[in-house]
Amino acid sequence: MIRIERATLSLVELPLVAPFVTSFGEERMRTALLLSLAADGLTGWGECVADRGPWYSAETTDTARHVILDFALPFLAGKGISHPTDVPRLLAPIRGHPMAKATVEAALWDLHAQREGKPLAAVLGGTQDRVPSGVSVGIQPDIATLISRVAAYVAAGYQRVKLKVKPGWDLEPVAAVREQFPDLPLSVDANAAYTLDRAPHLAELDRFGLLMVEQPLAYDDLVGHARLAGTLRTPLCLDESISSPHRAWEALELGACRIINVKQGRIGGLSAVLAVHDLARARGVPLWCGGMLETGIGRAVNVALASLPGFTLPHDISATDRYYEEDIALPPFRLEEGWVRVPQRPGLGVEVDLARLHRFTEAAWAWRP
Ligand code: OSB
Ligand code: MG
Repeated sequence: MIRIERATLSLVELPLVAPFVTSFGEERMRTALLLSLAADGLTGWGECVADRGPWYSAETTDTARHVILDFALPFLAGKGISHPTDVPRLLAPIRGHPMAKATVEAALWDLHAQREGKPLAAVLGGTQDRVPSGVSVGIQPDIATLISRVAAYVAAGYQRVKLKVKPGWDLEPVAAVREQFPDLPLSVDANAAYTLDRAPHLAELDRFGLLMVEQPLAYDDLVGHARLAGTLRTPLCLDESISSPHRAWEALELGACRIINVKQGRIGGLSAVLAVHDLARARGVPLWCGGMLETGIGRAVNVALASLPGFTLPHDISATDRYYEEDIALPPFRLEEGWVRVPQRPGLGVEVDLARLHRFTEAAWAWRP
């Protein structure tokens, strides 16, 4: 049984090494809500992937704080939690808010793994001791800058490059990168910037031999993605659309995607990841772990889930130095010939540097049952 004795939420702002530009906006700082749960002399950590504004998802750091403090923690406090996989059932009365729920569940998995004396990857059922690392390259001011960015990442050893695209920044930059790097495993991510009437334009991407096109259409448009899939040779991958295991099932039933980008925050927690993993494996659907520019806390969770056997494609799990000069969790994740090693210490396998945490904290909230 896990009994939560105390919780602290910290809102941190970490400067990124370079601005990250997508079809929905530019980020210079990563805002993250970090949850620590105290139980039985141990501390478990969870990172909420919601951003300040409702651009990538409807949730924000403020809605997540509200749901965590006013609903999720009070719901769990009254009940004995025998295993973190109980959490989805205990939090089922709360509709939506997958990122808020996932934050609490992640901290409970960390506590659970520490109590078992095992790394998070092991308690999840991970089988890989290192995971293939890819890099997501934001929209650049011009093509020359893009090429030099990609060249640096390729030289560092990243196994796959994903280019952010949007209308007006798509065929030209992709053609330029493909010309310079004919054999590079390459994909694109539109973050929902297109509409189905652009299907003929999107089909032009077929000539670049991309691994996948990620989330071309609106987050709530599974039928549109299924129609688009019929007009492209390149496999579609969904990110924003897959907000729960049930939605993953619907997408696969409809033929809306052939690949799934798994983010534990977006689909509501690590138990939901395990459910999607089972579903995808049964159908032979490849998975990879997406990223939300996480700090070392969220990155440790991502590396652990990416070690599951159904995760077979390179992930948006890059080295810490691709995001931050100073991360709040140590040691940093490093790129070793294109791979990131799965931590072997109990729990998340990273240590939160409390001095740094305080230095980057804008606000904090304490909670007791
Ligand atoms: O769509 O995958 C995305 C970052 C923030 C929000 C959405 C996305 C991303 C990325 C970055 O692509 C992935 C990473 O953390 O390296
Ligand atoms: Mg994406």
